[in-house]
Amino acid sequence: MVTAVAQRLLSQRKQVDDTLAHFSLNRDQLRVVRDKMRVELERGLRKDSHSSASVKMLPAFVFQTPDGTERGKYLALDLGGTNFRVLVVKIRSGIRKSVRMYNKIYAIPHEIMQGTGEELFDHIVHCISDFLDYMGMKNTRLPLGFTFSFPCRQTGIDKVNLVSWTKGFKATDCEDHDVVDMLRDAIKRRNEFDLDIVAVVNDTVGTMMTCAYEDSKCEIGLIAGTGSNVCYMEDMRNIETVEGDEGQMCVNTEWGGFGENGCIEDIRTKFDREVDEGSLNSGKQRFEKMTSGMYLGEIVRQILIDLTKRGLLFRGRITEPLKTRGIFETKFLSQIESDRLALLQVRCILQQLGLDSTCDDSIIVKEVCGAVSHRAAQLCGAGMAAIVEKIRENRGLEHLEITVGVDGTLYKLHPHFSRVLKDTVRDLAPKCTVSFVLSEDGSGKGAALITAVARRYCGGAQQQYLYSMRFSDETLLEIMSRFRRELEKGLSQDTNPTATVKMLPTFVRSIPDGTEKGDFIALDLGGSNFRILRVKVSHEKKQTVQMETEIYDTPEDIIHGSGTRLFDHVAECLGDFMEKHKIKDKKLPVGFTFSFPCAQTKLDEGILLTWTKRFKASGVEGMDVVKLLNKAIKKRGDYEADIMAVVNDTVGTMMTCGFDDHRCEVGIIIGTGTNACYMEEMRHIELVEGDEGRMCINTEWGAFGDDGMLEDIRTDFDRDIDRGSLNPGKQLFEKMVSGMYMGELVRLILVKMAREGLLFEGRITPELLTKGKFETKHISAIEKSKEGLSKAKEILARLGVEPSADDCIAVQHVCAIVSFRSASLVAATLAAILTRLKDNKHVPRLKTTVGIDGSLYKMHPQYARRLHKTVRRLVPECDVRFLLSESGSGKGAAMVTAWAYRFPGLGSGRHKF
Ligand code: 0WK
Ligand code: 0WK
Ligand code: BGC
Ligand code: BGC
Repeated sequence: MVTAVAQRLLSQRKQVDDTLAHFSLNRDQLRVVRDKMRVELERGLRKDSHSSASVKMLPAFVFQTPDGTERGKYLALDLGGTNFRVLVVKIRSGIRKSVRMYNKIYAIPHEIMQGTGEELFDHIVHCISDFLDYMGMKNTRLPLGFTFSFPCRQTGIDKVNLVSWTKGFKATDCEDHDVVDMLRDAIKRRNEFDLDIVAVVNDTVGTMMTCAYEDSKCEIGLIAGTGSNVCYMEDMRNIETVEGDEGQMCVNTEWGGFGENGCIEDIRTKFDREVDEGSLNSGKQRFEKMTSGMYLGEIVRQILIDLTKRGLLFRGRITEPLKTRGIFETKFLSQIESDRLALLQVRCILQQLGLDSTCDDSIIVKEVCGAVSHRAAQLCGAGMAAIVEKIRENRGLEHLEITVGVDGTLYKLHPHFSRVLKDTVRDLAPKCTVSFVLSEDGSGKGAALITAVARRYCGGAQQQYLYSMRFSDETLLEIMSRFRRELEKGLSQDTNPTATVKMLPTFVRSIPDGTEKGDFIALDLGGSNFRILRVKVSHEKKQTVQMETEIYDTPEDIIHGSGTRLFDHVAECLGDFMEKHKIKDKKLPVGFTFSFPCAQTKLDEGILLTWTKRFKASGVEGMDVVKLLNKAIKKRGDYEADIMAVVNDTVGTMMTCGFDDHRCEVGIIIGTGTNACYMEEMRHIELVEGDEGRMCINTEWGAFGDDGMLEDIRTDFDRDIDRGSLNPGKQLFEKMVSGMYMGELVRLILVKMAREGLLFEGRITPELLTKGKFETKHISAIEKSKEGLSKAKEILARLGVEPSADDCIAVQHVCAIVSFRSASLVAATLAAILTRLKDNKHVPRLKTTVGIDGSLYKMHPQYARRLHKTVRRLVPECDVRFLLSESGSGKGAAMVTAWAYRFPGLGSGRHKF
């Protein structure tokens, strides 16, 4: 016979169980959480969904975990956890590899946390001042690494905007402000010492770096403390919010925000909602409020209140302490749940909280604590399973082995949290072996390691000049629209004279149509090699092209001498070629690829507007190069040649590729120089009579910006390059992107970094100071992924500097930034041409082929991929095929000549000057 008391106890038991049942998540529910987290991770990475994603996936601008070469002395701040620490960190590398730290903990009073931003940063600076005094280091200007454990949008390692406060912080006028500026201003206000603020990192990132210093498999940082968050090393190609797709970058997930879009409402309880409503940032950080130390105690308190109200606890008496927000700290959970604690001790803790409890009460309280912390650990486990699974898939691995660096009082002090978390990860990510390493030294050490790397690459101010060479898509789209406007200015009769992009008509009216045939000579002058080719186009079964090529020198004294000498040289080489190929008796039609800006009124005339690249022969600018060559040939009198066409190398390249792909209507060169041509509608070419059909326009985009249009993106290095060039003030775009200048750009940057002691221990050798000593081909060699660094060592040794390992890494970094900028800029101008073609055709999507040639594009290991990728990102409405010209522009020149040969008159038109 069940007594009434037993009846009542049983129903009480059931009511408590029913309440706590909301906290026990079964495997399917946890799998759903894992998968939802995964979806939010992806949404946070993708450009189109980033802004509405609840997991913000914030780029941390940390590109690698420590490699043991870090060294130096650094100051570090660690703000945002339970304690505010100021540290000095000494890092040794090599055989004496070690990290020694001294730190002092300072309190951040509540009123400071929730006062004004100025007060908060003044307080931080006050603590730093105290620490420097204590360490006797007031007059040192140490580089500083700042662990700032709040969601921040970064655009550089020291460009950091606070998105929103979390945890107990709510200082005014800080959100959407630059953290470095706020600290710098406070240091200025105090005017007692100075610091070089080099890096700002999230505590998850600092923790990952601290643990990775010991365990190179560590690529994830987890904080399970006052707050909750994770970071990990993501592949750049997946981070669409940052430009570039090589290598990796650490991403601060800010998973605390998971569920802000309502995606986990199904597992949130009314207690979670009460805690959220009572928090400083309601509606925000929903996942954090179910998993982190700041809130677990509060959830327990809410449950205890609910159970007490229903008479299931503390004899139904709601005491003041129980009504006090924050009174049930999470540390009590850890204590109450520790197996070693007898019920009596649980009652003591409740006593301290002013809660008189019975044995049954303390049993229920223990169960409530257990339910809340168990769920928190499981949820973190499900989130972590999503992260490690993503990394495994990123790498296409069957099985992933990885380490997570962990810190945080909840993980450290709670008796069961870490075990439940690990079990959940093992269960939900069976294809991953995940080890958890507790961070012994906090994230301060990690911050110092990151500062060492940042300082090595480009400390503080210096990073600015390298940083300004990286362009966001917004900037590239801006450059694209500027170039588009220049295109239109060049095409219109009124504005052409002042346009920088000259849009030169070429009188080439169509790409090859497969009917071309004949025996031609092609000259190819202006690239890195002067080629003479014999091109036979025949039509047995199908159209075939046979080519014989000779390469001839263009010595400096010739290309810098008189025009007469230059064309005599060309004529001499042609004579030699005809000799060698026994065609001296033939008067073959000649197609002349002359890779310089020429005004044409017909195919067989090219008025040189200005020399570019290495050429500077006198008496040629303003002259018709066909006449000059004919004169030189005549002067020789030992052979005849019929120069039928002069074409630009971009046109030759388009025609060469058009021979194989009839969709090819754009030709670009990314070589010694750079340029592009494309098929424009005659009705838009106001400089030439006629509206029917199309004509190829040589844009001469190398001159883009000659009117100051690009001053906002040009750097002092670009200005140095231009000042030292053969044609200052001209071809400014070309000087930012083409192979003739890229090596020199890198050299100038290396000299500046060495001068600032950031490279080669400040040593500057005569070779390093010698113009042209660092060539563009060196960049291509150094950026090769596998042997790049050893190549760097070799090349730098030839410049007389004994580079350290990290010098080589830094030099490779500089090469990547310079070559990447080039690919990005060319992508922007090419994208403008593609949208022009699309608009000309009034089609929703453009399908086209771009013929491409040039040693930079061909030789550089990453250039082509970067260019293709950036173009597709800038103009997603265009399907672009990039076709490399295997046989050079000579073949294309022959195609044009074949056409000119067949339709002599058509190669000209009345040019409306
Ligand atoms: C120690 C780290 C610090 C981090 C803290 C988190 O040095 O950067 O913020 O752990 O744990 P909490 O103190 O919030 O429990
Ligand atoms: C090969 C072409 C030639 C063009 C050259 C450009 O046949 O017409 O001028 O590419 O590339 P560069 O040799 O300047 O790297
Ligand atoms: C912050 C994170 C931080 C975490 C752990 C969260 O409230 O948003 O940036 O990593 O707490 O401290
Ligand atoms: C010239 C162009 C040429 C390009 C690529 C530039 O310097 O101005 O005419 O197409 O180099 O060779």
